Amino acid sequence: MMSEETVWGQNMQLVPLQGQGIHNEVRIVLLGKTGVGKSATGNTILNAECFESKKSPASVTSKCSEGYTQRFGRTIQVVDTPGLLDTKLSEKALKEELSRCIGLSSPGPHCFLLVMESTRFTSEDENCINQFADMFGNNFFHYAIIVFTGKDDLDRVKKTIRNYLEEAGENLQNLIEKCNDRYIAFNNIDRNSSGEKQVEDLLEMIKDVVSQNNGRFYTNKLYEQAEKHIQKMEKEIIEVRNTEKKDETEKMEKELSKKNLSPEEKKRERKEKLKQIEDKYAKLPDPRHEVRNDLSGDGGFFLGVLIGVLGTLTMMGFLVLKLASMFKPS
Ligand SMILES: Nc1nc2c(ncn2[C@@H]2O[C@H](COP(=O)(O)OP(=O)(O)O)[C@@H](O)[C@H]2O)c(=O)[nH]1
Ligand SMILES: [Mg+2]
Repeated sequence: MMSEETVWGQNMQLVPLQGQGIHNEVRIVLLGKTGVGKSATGNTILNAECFESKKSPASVTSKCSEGYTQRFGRTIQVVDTPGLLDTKLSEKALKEELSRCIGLSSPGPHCFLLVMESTRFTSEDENCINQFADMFGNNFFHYAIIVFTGKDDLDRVKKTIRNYLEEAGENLQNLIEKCNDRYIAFNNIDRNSSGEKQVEDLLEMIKDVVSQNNGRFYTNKLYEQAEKHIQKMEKEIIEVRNTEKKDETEKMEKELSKKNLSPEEKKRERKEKLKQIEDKYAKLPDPRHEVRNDLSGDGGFFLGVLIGVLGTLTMMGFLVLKLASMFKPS
């Protein structure tokens, strides 16, 4: 039987979309240093200009945000992050962005894309990835795929990604081994020529990741706690909606009773009004999307809750949040 968390079908085929809930979406989290092409990669996956991708470091992503698409029969959610570990994020901002990232990708991503350039691999790059692994926890690499951006530049000098890897040295080769040989080169500049194929190949790889993890998405203590809170929030949203709907219906009945109408006319109008109310509430977004929208906003209420969860877990030692070492000047 297919468990609720299983996103890919039993026979590991892409199953058609069956609604809007989170059970049928593929969640992808982009990680990497500033300027390596995370936002551009997100846009390629979504086939849309969803995230701001710029040359100038002044206008880089400063906040985690999400984008959706429905492609290849799936709902794909992409969570873009600022360079969480390399920018001058204050400790407060890092906690905030980590909470936002976890909240947006809860109950857990199907893969982490470790985005890097295909020009050089430095010890700074290596440290950055190791810190992500520390931050998220043990199974991190079981869900990691390396995305090398700048395939167009390699093409221009008639090099393949394999050529680059051979020249790049042992450290990068070790990292690739840790990711179980999962890497892909992306050309985010000329999406039209290679866009569909590279995104399809990536989705195929993600399918393998999920299947190698027994059909499960990534999770850890923090995601578990976050998800518990989010489900509570969803319940509250549903309760509020139900109360509002009930109040609205009562108000409608009251107004109707005051009207001077024949029983037939009343019956017809009640039916009409009830349908309007029914339609209005049916059209409201999935509670999860309401939570995510709130998380994406400035000072969202839910974000505050998640930052609290993060703080508690850090104190309890569940999280290897080496905040101090992250802020050592390099
Ligand atoms: N040539 C080339 N440039 C890229 C590619 N991907 C991203 N870039 C450029 O790299 C710069 C930084 O990209 P951005 O997505 O903002 O990086 P982020 O900070 O990691 O989100 C932008 O000028 C992009 O156009 C690629 O595949 N090829
Ligand atoms: Mg960006």
